[in-house]
Amino acid sequence: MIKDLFADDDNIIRQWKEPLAKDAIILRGFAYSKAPILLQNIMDIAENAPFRYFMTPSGHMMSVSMTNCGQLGWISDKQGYRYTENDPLSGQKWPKMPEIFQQLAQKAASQAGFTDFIPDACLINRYHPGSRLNLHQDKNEIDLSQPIVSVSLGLPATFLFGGLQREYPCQRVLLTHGDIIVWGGSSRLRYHGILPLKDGVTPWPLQDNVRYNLTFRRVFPV
Ligand code: MD6
Ligand code: FE
Repeated sequence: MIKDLFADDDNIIRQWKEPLAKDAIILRGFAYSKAPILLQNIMDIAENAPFRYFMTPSGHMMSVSMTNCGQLGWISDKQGYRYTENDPLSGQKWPKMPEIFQQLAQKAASQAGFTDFIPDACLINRYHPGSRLNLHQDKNEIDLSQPIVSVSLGLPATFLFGGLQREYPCQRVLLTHGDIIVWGGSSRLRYHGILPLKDGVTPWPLQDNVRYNLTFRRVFPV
C-alpha cells in the first residue's frame, strides 16, 4: 500500500505566531481561511462607502485609498486626522461592521493576550503597486489601553515597525495574505509604515493587483 501523503492535509495548521516586540505579535495565516468572505464583505462595504483618496492636513493626496466600517471611521482632510460617525462623501453613517470582522478581530486580540477587545472602528486601506504609507503613529484614539488588530489581504507588503520615536531603527516584516498583527500595551505608539508596494502575484480569489489592510481599533473607552 502506498501511503497517501496528503491524507492529513486538513489537519495541518498553517498558522503560527511570531513575536515582534513586547506586546506585539504576528499571527501568520490567522485570517487565511476567512479571506474570501472578508474580501466579499470589503466589496459590499465599498458599494456604500467607496474607496477614496484622502488629503493629508498638509495638502498631499495619499497614495492609499480608504474606506471604513463600524461606528466610527478614520478620515483626513485640511482640518486634520480624526474619527467621524458619518462618511463625509454621503453624509450617511459608515456601514455596519460585519459580524465576521468583529469576531476575527476579537479572536486575534485574545490570541495575543488582549481579552475583550471590542473594536468600534475598522479602517480599510487599499494599496496598488507603488502605494505606500509613511511612518506614523496611531494616536487619534482616546482609549490607548486597547490594542490594534491589523489584517493583511492580497499582495504582500513590507511593513516597517519602528520605535517610540521616528528616528529609531525599524524592523522590516513581510506581511502576506492572511497575516494579522496585534499590538498594544508598551508598543501601542510605535512608529510604523508600509514601503511602496511591489507588483506581484495576487492570491485567489482576488483579480486585481491590490493589497487590502483592515485595521481594527477601539477609539472610545468601552
Ligand atoms: C497597513 N497599517 O498595514 C497599514 N496601524 O497597511 C497600519 O497603519 C497599522 O497595521 C496600526 C496598527 C497596525 C497597522
Ligand atoms: Fe497605522
